[in-house]
Amino acid sequence: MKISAVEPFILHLPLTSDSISDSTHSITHWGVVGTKITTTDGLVGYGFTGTHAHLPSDRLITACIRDCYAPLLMGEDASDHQRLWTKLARHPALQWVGRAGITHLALAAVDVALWDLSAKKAGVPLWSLLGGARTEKLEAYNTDIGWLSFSTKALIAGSARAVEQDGFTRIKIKVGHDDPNIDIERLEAVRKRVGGAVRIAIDANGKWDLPTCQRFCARARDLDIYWFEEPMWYDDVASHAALARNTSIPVALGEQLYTVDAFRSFISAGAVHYVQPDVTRLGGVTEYIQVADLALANRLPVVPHAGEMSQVHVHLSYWHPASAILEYIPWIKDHFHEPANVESGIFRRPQQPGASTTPLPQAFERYGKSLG
Ligand code: 0YR
Ligand code: MG
Repeated sequence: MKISAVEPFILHLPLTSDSISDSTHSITHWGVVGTKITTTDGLVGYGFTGTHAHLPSDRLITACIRDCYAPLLMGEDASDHQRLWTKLARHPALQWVGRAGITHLALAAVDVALWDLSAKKAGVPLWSLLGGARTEKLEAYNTDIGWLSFSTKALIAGSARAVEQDGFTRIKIKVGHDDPNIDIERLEAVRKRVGGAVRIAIDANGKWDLPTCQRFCARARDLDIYWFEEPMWYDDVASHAALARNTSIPVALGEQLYTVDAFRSFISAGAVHYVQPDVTRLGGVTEYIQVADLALANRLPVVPHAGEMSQVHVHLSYWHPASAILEYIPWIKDHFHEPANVESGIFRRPQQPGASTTPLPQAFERYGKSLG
């Protein structure tokens, strides 16, 4: 299975709502930025990272793939994931400028494409290639009802619809107003509407500082918050450790962490309870497995962040024993051969060979962008 072509691509796929915001980002499209990799035996693999569809920075990722990684990959055996991962991630000139950010997002796309190829070659879905399913039912939680840009009225209506019509028992709600009392009021209204049995997680996307979080958590004590995600600045181990010690609400984080080393720092400091790796920001499936194993060894649940809208994480979560539940956002499902799909709050287990990363031809025609 020798690599004969590496062809990066950029797709800007429109969201299912016009635009959404969390505490730190406002977006109208999801960027699917990655690469097609072809082998001499005629197989085609796809892998991608997830972005906010900002073309100049998306082009830095595809330039890294095209100009730095492709020459290192041509002619290589695509099934040697670990060796190729090391070849790209530890290349002396590239690790000098990388190890996180652009080069790591590009690495994620390449690594996922290689795993997609291996599963396609074996003729099985990725979860099967990795060792088979750990569960018959992977539970989903719905993030798409809880954006910070939604009015309280829309937030309540969406939460009720998710629970009563769509069968979700778990939802996630964005917080992070300048005045945290507004978030408390919104959460109280949702809790009142959906009842005590629904699991409500919250996500501040790194907005607040430690005193704000401590005051907020004290006020939220009776709301039975399932986890508090990214309460503070992404890299701040000490403040998350302090918050984890001082509140009964579990801390979740990881969507902005690039390496197994970063996860080790948070885990060993007792700064995280729900571990949230993302194959699109870690160096793909290869490094995700290291993080999930680390979480397992520390008896912590893994709840991936859906940077690829759960196309790949559904495989990993059906397989890896540390997995718990999985995030669901339906933004890109119209554009793939086998999109992540949820029925009555349960992810359908993928059936097609590969990692479910193959876009439909019309996605390239309609939403493809020039690499510049
Ligand atoms: C919107 N999920 C997240 C979206 C989402 C972000 O910027 O990307 O809210 O990735 O935090 O848990
Ligand atoms: Mg988040």
